[in-house]
Amino acid sequence: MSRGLDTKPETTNARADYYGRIDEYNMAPLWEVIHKLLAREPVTEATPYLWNYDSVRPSLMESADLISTEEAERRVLVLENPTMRGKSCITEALYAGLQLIMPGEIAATHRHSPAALRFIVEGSRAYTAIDGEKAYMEPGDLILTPSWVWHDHGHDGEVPVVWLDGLDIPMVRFMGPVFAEPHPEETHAEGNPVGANMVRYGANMLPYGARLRDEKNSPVFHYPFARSREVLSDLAKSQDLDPYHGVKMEFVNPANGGPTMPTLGTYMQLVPEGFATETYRSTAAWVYSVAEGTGRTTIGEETFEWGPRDTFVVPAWYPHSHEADDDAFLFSFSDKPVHDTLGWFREQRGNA
Ligand code: GTQ
Repeated sequence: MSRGLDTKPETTNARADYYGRIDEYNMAPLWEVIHKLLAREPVTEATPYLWNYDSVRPSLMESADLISTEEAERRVLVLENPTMRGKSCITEALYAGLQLIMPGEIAATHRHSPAALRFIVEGSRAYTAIDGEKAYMEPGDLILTPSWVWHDHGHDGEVPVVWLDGLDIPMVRFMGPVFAEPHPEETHAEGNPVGANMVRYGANMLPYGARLRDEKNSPVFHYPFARSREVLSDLAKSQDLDPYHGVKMEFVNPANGGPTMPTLGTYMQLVPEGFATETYRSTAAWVYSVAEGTGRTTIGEETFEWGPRDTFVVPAWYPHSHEADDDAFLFSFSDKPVHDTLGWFREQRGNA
């Protein structure tokens, strides 16, 4: 079938002349671009890519000698998609960065309309405080900072702490409503005790009669790896593996079973030792961080070897499959919730 959408009309001299004349009025012919605007399948500017942690770690550590958290606001190296350099994004809709905080440092309290998640890559005993409630970090933990909540980071431990930041900045910028503000105090006054969010909302119970502050975002903001790891390990023993994902679980908002935040879905996946998944693709893009294990992921035509702490990106609609050498725990985040909410989500299992 090569009717309509696939074929661009010939640019005759008369047409070219006409395009020149309407150009003055800031108008252009749809028929020259409609085949691109309405391509048959998703087209992305982004390229599959992997950041090898051992390769980038020295540069990340060097940043601590060059700039303080105070001066930087947030000491982050943005992971820029190689074919989208200068746009501070890892895909059209997603932002990712590696943030470093050294023992004793703080990163001042602020809030912004873009939502953020942190996936802990290395180190121990740094924290994110949400409205003054601290969540202490261990590798593999997930911490959320939903839209417009006050948050600051600090470090009560002994070794550098690095986490992967995932934000929806590109999509919020695209739609327009970016707001940000510093808190009047560098450090937010102490809030609820450590762990309160998990105790109140994360044990399959909700406080009787209480109204949640916010229904769009999970009231739980700390998802420790100790728990997600155990869940996935148990499931891998007790259930058949999904041929396309191994065992893949979504972190949820316990108040409604929905995604952790309306723009960012968060997932933990176990690809057991020796297992290879079948090819899968979706309209959503995926940013992966390897919590444990080694293996490889083929994305489109390319195969990326990974190990603990590596980050890689699967852009929209790229076929991909994973293979693990030992039990691999893969964290990922995605813009899937937006596709779901707006009715755009599609996926394809296998090469059908
Ligand atoms: O930690 O609040 O990577 O505000 C980018 C913007 C992290 C943060 C980023 C931010 C933060």
